[in-house]
Amino acid sequence: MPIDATLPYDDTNIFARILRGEIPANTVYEDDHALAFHDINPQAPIHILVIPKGSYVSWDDFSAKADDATIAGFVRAVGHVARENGLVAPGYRLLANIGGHGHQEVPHLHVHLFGGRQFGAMLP
Ligand code: D5M
Repeated sequence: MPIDATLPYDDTNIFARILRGEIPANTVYEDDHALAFHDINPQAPIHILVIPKGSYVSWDDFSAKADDATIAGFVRAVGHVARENGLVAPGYRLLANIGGHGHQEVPHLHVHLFGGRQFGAMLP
């Protein structure tokens, strides 16, 4: 079910539990700002999620409340993961679902990196 992205952060969500090490993830990258791991239900040959380490529900929450260093660190981590996974030369898709209309299901900001195949003109 899509979430209401205006609700306060719920630290029982699955990505918060992954960040606390309570649930395993297939991690591909981690630094001070971000954790990246394979999506459990991949929609492309490469489907990686990148999440900030702070408690942000959505892109809206993050862009409004995170400090500049945190935002820069997260954006750089996303780029690093794309490069390290060979996505740059063939191209890839970067997507964030936000709130109800965006069909965001996990209430911790995450971006999807899709790669490894040709995508259509709009959505994966
Ligand atoms: O997408 C939420 C995404 O999170 C969806 O593609 C499945 C993925 N997911 C859910 N649980 C896990 C675990 N435990 N590991 C890895 N990936 C997971 P959304 O943008 O919120 O619709």
